[in-house]
Amino acid sequence: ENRYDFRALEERWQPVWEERQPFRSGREGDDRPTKYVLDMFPYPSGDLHMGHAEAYALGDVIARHWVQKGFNVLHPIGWDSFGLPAENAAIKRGIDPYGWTEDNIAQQKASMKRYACSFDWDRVLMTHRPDYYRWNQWLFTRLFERGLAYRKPSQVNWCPHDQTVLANEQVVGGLCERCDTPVTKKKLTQWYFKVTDYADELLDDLEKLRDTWPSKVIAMQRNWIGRSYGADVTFKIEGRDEPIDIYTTRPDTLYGATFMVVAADSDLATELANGADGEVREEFDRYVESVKNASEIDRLSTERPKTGVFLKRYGINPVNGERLPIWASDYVLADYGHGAIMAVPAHDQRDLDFARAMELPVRVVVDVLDEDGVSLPDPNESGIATTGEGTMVNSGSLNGLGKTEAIDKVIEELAADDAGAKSVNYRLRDWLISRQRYWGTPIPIVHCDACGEVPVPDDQLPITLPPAEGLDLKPKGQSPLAAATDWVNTTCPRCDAPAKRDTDTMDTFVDSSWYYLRYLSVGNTEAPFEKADVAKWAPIDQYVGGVTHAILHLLYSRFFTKALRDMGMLDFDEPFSALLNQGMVQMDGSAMSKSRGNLVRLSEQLDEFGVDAVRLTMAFAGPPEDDIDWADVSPAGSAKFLARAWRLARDVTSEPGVDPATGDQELRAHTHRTLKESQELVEGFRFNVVVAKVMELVNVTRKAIDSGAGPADPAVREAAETVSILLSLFAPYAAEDMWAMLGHQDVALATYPAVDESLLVEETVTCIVQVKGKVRDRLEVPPSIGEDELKELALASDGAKRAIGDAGIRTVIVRAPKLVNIVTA
Ligand code: ANZ
Ligand code: ZN
Repeated sequence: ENRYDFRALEERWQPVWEERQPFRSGREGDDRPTKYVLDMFPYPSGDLHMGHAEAYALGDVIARHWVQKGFNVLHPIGWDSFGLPAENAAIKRGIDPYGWTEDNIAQQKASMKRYACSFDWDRVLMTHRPDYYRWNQWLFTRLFERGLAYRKPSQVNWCPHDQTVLANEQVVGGLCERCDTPVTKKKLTQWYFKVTDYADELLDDLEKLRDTWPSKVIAMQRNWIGRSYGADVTFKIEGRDEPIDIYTTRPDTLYGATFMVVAADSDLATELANGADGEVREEFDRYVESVKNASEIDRLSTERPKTGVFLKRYGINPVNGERLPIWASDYVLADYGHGAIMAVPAHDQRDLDFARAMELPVRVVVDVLDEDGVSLPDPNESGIATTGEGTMVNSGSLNGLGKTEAIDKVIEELAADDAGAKSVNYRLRDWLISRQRYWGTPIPIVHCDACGEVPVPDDQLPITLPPAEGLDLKPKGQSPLAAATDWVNTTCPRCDAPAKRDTDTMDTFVDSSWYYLRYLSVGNTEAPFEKADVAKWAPIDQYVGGVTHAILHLLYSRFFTKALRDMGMLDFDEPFSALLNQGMVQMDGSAMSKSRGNLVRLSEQLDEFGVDAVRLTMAFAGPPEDDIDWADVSPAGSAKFLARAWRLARDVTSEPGVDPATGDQELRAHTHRTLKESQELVEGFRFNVVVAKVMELVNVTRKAIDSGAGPADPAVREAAETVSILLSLFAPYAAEDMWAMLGHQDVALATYPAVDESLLVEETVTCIVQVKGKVRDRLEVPPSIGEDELKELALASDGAKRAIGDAGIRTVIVRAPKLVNIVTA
């Protein structure tokens, strides 16, 4: 054939790959070193979209590269197939979520094959299948046994539209992440995983990932865990036996406390309000009702006008015996610290805003200076709290001290009076995993009147979902499973009495917290994963996925890994040794998969430009972390380039196996420089630069064919083969076809050619070495030599050594690359 035709190539090679399965990993007797490259698995919520196409194009570059570098690469794929999209679609169209999910998976799978993803198709997993979620249940039971899964009643974020509980991070600006309905609060008894047991380790181990994870993601994790160091301080309360503890990061400012605030929605606030007069009680109730719906983010915002109710109660400041009025407000959170604070308005902005709104006193206790050494203005006048460090004033025994000394001293004094101690707080909360929805993993617990919460024995797992048929899946605040009476009513595994199954299902983040381990032992019916498989493959060498999962998914996976390690099932601490976050594909600056819909359909792009051109465009668009605006890139240009590359192979006339050493040296040097640079660039994720290098090599080779060495030169063949090998990372169909025209098979398995360093030697320049102004030696050095290296070479040269003799060296003047002048003492 004489013409590049992407449709013909796709038709030709897809069945061949289907047959040959070049990316099967882990076969018996394969003793290549291993690499585990993992792409985040998709939701089967329709066909693949442009975002998938980008992610899988980039993950593929890495996986294919490691194969060519001689590694046994595990690059699996599966489906995160439980969750709301399937359930909502099922409700809307009155169909079974199972069938809907399976259909979408089949479609995505076909698209992935067309897209030439280098997945190992023998290891597919789907989280909605009982052979997967059985192990969710098994792992739940293990966590339950260790006290890491527990139930507690709590205020939860509630979406009135979806009628479901939301995790904090699913609440965006006070709205449900999925349907944009304002989120409210509701009290429910829910299952939790005790992530907070691992808070310190989750934070401290981020250090191990410093060089291999994006620093932005590390910062987000750090923030989410939110460890702060401070003190608990005890305040006596007038007319109440029990004192109140508060948490503060600034115990040094205790003398500046002018009032106290308790979280309006806390039991403590209710209790204090009950002890006050009836009028307060009414006002308090009205206030609580009015702020019920605010999100955590709003509540903590400094932008929001401060509101609250004076409870007509007083606390006693332990350092000076002052009476502090106690207020209830929503800017203090019930579930952080102790749900109560001492307010120091001079040095905390939210306290200051509140004090000014309620006309409460402001007392400066830290003298903070500006850059010129002048005291910052009084916060009461400026409206700006002085939060920085300074010298203590108006603070009794602390006067004159700096922040750290003052903190140490006041904690010492408080401790002596039993009124306070150092303490650490975390923003991280336990992970609420209960969902009142159908399409998820049933929680393997039976509730028995006599025995309480009884885990279902392992040999009775999985507890499969009852058929959706006949169940009303519409959200109603109670799991649809509750209506499946035959399913719910069971007997207690411990005492055999009639008992009921738990009707909640698990958050789908549970499914994705350990899926990376299941790939290693897919199909195993004895255990979620096997030790030998883990030893061979885990942890993951390279994880690739969207930054949207930078907090929760990664945090929960890290938690699971640590918990499994403590159960003796793993012997490493972190699941993802390296992380690459790709940007998003946008159209005119809006995210593809969000509200504006899929304005550009992947299937249409593939039909019009071909798989190779779309993949190449994704890689060429820019650094992988950057967003791609599809309006700014040119798949048509990519297709044109691919045709040019393909024609190189078509035009080569030499036979395979001829020694290229006899060929055109300049072309060879270019080829080998490209090989050397490309591998470093791929490993540094600079895929767009690799593509540029290949384009350059294609141009140089074309020139050699048309007006230089000619098509029979073995250096031309070497260059064309190199183009094919490098191009296979981005454009597998064109590359495979080139490889075949060049007389070979399976470009994916081609060995990355060894770089001939001797071809890379640069030209040299002559450097003159002088000692005290006289020429004593001459050196041949590369023009790019650095000053330090040149100085070393000059000092070590025979002529210089002889001239220097025993004399000491005063200075060495280096003018790289041409001159070194050594001045002796
Ligand atoms: C007095 C004080 C003076 C404070 C000062 C700050 C500055 P992080 O760093 O986030 O841990 N706080 C404590 N519990 C709270 C709650 N449940 N809801 C809202 N705010 C709460 O913040 C700790 C600080 O946040 C604490 O230190 C407390 O205010 C406030 F010049 O105490 B501070
Ligand atoms: Zn029982």
